[in-house]
Amino acid sequence: MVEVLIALGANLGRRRESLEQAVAALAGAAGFEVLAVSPWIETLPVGGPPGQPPYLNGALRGRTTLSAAALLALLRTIEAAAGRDRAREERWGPRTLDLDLLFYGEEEIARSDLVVPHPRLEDRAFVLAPLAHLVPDKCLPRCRRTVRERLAELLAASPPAAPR
Ligand code: A4P
Ligand code: MG
Repeated sequence: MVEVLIALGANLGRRRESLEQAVAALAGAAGFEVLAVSPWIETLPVGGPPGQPPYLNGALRGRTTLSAAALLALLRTIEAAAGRDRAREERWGPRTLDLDLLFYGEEEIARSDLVVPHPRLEDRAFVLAPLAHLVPDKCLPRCRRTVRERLAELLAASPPAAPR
């Protein structure tokens, strides 16, 4: 069994339903057990085209017997079931569901289709804020700081504007 952390995000359609269906799909998948889910947090879109609706973001802690590649394929299947069509979207554009593998145990993976720990994890308050509900004291890559410490740094540098 490998412990994993997954980031969830949605800013199109019924956001909360998409996120909850993703949790249910993971909970029902063979070889995957959901251990904890963060609260859903409303966040302003970062990057991508202007005028996107706000996101609902969250994080999930689980454990799995799936390989990282098989887990990535499962995440893609769950995204597609939520109506996500990658062929028609632009980078960081709006999406019904985005599932990113943040950590796969302590493994470091650098393949063309899978980089773990997720490379932009440390710069994204929308990832770290929900993660801080689950694993505040987890070391970020190279262990220079914890999730909680890095989130505090990001928020001090640019406090979040109210999403609405
Ligand atoms: N890929 C590589 N590594 C991974 C991984 N660890 N987990 C590959 C998941 N996928 C991984 O993914 C693009 C490619 O990355 C895939 O083909 C996969 O094989 P994607 O989901 O199509 O692209 P993305 O999510 O737009 O890109 P990425 O790189 O995950 O970007 P971010 O940094 O996650 O940005 N603002 C708010 N407030 N909330 C958000 O959730 N999300 C993004 C996406 C931008 N702004 C946002 C939010
Ligand atoms: Mg993604």
